[in-house]
Amino acid sequence: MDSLVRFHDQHPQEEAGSLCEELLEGLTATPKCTSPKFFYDRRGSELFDAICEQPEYYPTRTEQAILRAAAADIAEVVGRDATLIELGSGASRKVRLLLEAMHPACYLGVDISRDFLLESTRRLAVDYPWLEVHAACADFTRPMAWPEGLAGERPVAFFPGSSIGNFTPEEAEGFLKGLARLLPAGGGLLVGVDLIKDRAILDAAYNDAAGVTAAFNLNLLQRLRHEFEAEVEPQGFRHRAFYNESASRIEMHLVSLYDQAIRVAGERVEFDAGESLHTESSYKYSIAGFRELAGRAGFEPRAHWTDRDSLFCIHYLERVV
Ligand code: AVJ
Repeated sequence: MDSLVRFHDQHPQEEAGSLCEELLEGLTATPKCTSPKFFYDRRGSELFDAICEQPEYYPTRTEQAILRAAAADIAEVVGRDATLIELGSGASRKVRLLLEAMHPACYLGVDISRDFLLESTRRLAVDYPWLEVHAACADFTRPMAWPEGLAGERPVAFFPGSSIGNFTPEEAEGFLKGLARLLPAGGGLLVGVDLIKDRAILDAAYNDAAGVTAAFNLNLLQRLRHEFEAEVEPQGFRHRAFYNESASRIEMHLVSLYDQAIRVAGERVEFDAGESLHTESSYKYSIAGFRELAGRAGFEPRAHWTDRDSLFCIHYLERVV
C-alpha cells in the first residue's frame, strides 16, 4: 500500500449469497420492494452522478452552495483539529469545501467500495499534504469501530447528501444511536438533510425532463440481469416517482406495464399490470423534525445552515451524554 493514506480494511463485503437472499425477500414481499443499495453498480453510480447534474435535482448543488457559503461559520462551530470522519465518502468531493476552513487534524473516509475509496482518499492526501488521511473500508450502516491511531482532538462525523433520507425515520434514529455510541461527549455530527417543501419541486427533482432518474431506476433491472441471473425485460416496466406527503417521502417505483412473470436467481416472481416494485424512499424533514429525531438518539442541535429558498439543511449536532 502507498504511504499517503493509512488504510484500514474492515472487510465489509457482503457475500453474493446474502445479497441474493435479501433481494428475493423483497421481491416476494407484499408490496414488492428492493433496498436502494441495489441501484449502485458501476452504471448506477454513473447515473447517480448524472442525476446530480440535472437542473431539477437541487439537493447536491444546494448542499454544495451551503457548504461553500458557510464553511467559515461551520469551522468556527466545529473548531480546529477535529478528527473528521466522512461516512460514505465516495469521491470525497464535498469535504474539500470544508477542509481549508476547518483545518482538521485528521480525515477518515469510510466507504464500502474499496477501490473507489482508495483512489479518492489518495487524491485528497495529494491535494492536502498537511492533512493526515485515513481510509476505512467498512459498512457504516452496521456496527463498526473507528480504526486505531486517528489524530485529532474530537471526532466529528460528516454525513452529507441527505443519504440519511434513505433510512425510514425509525432506522435513521437507530443509525444515529449507533453513531452516538461511537462518539464521546463533545463529539459532533455534521449532516445534510433534504427539507420538506412544495411537492412540485420534489416531484420534478425525481422526474427530470432528460429522463436520467428514470434510467437510474430502470438500471436496477439491468443489474438484476447481469448480477443475479434475472430474466426480465426492462421495457416491461416504467419509472414512477412521487412525493408521498403523509409519509414525508419521495417514493420511487418500477411499475409493471402488463401481467408478467420475471425470474430472479431461479425464483419466479409475478407482477400484475400496474403492480409496482418499490425501489427507494427518500425521506424529507423539517428543521425541527430532524432535531427531534436526532435528540432522541442522543444529539443536541448546535447550529444549522440552509439556502435562501429553504431547500436543504446542514445540521451541526453535538453528542450529549
Ligand atoms: C442518495 C438518497 C440522496 O434520495 O435524493 C436521487 C438518491 N434517487 N434520485 C435522493 C436519488 C433518485 C438520493 N440520495
